[in-house]
Amino acid sequence: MLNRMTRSLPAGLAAAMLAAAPAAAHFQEILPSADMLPEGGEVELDMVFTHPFEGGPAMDMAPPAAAGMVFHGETTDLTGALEPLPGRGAEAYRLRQRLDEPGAAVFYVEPAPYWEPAEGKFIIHYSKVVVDAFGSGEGWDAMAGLPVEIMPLSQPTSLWAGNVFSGVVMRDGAPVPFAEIEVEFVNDQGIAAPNDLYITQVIKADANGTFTYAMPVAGWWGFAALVEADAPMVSPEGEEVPVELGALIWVNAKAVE
Ligand SMILES: [Cu+2]
Repeated sequence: MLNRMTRSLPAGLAAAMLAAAPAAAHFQEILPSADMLPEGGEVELDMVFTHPFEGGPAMDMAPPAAAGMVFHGETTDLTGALEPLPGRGAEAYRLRQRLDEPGAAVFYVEPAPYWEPAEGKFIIHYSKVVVDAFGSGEGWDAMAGLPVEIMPLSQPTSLWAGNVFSGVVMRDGAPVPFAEIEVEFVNDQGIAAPNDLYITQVIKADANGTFTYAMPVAGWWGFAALVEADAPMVSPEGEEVPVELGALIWVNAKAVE
């Protein structure tokens, strides 16, 4: 999507800048009503394809290819339980699931490929989030088995604002050296960015695919490791185009107060 700066420029210059711009910061959200269910029970997970820092605009999601959870080492396909999520400015989805036993569930979504004409590519952001029931502390590091996926090295359900979140970018089961990771948070507080580079921060993994990031404020933080798919897809115009694969994880940092 065009950022605030390019929007205010003359059309020709904006187009030139867009061509040179880094991958725009679409983020596939999968945000639970809570990342901890102290007494178990139902969790709602909202899936919106949007720009978290700016609070939108959201992009239409086609029905996701898959959604599910890994709980106690077992994967459950929940694709059939996806419901439309109205009121978010674009097609979005919601999942409701009960967790009645102690343990952390890893919820994931594989969105349908999203055609982004401004970037001339398809985007598939595999996205996941951990929800713990009964404060178990068990199962948060289970992998969902996605083609690209972030392996958390920090327990996502026990993070303070100011903590470092650390993870390993994985692709087909192997670390991705020097992978690029975009970072945004759901900016409910209306925090102003000093300039556009702060809207989507960019970090890189090290030679072992490991990255670290210190979260300065409380809230939901999204980490999106981006790689290009091996195989192209065919655009609506009938051309072979690249496919951006994203490995996203969402973690909630709690205020120290
Ligand atoms: Cu965008």
